[in-house]
Amino acid sequence: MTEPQRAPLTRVCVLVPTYDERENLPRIVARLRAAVPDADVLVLDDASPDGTGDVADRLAAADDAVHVLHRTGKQGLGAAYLAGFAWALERGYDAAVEIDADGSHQPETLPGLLRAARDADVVIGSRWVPGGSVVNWPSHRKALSVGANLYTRVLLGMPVSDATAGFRVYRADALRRLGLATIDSQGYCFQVEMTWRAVKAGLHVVEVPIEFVEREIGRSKMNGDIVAESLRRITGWGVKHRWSEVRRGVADGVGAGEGTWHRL
Ligand SMILES: Nc1nc2c(ncn2[C@@H]2O[C@H](COP(=O)(O)OP(=O)(O)OP(=O)(O)O)[C@@H](O)[C@H]2O)c(=O)[nH]1
Ligand SMILES: [Mg+2]
Repeated sequence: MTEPQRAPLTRVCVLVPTYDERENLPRIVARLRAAVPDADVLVLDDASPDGTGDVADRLAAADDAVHVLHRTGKQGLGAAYLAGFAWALERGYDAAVEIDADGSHQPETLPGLLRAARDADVVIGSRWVPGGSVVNWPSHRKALSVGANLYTRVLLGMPVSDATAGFRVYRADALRRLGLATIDSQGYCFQVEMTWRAVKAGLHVVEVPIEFVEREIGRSKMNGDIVAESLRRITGWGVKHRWSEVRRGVADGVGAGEGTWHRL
């Protein structure tokens, strides 16, 4: 199938969510400005107790391409990104990028993701496709990520290897088709919900292999609640999806689910 011609990405906004990333933020912003000098950066800070918001203000004062959205308190990664998407869409950016502040996602590989976005609606920097990797992750984190992705694939049947990944490019017109107003997932689950919606909307989702590096500074915000939320929601979506497949199969009198997804 020939893909429709996509508009060039000239205005790109890189969204950097932060919670207690005082030391990491200047490093990631400097690396982003060097790797993608034409892109703007928007820091999404949830009133970090360690003063990350002040660091962000100083970076913004020194560089017109850096902006800050101060939020009132810790409301989760998903809520921060939704605010960032709204900010970028209101200002007419062609694409929004998601990247962690902790150095796990390497800005130097962003040009490659943006190149892939010339022919895609959504690009995922993926650890679990050939060529992708993780560096310095303890085995329990690897197992959690592989397990979560396997569970997601089996239940939702979508052809994405790293649905929990947080290094992504979304074209603005793709974001407008995802019904962002009704997304309320918080942690990793937010990434799965965005992927699920993109696939259901028939968007062209492409995975590009990346090397993911465990953070060296600061503390992970991953916790049991985030895992529990994912398990609960993904199971709910999966049951609903599988049930609708069964009903459609019965109605059509054929094998359920064929040709449902837009292949990567
Ligand atoms: N604004 C905002 N940012 C957050 C919140 N929770 C996490 N972040 C940021 O989101 C990014 C990813 O969070 P991490 O704590 O690194 O979690 P993770 O990458 O899922 O887990 P690790 O792999 O263990 O590091 C980092 O830049 C965090 O500072 C939040 O509630 N609000
Ligand atoms: Mg991290």
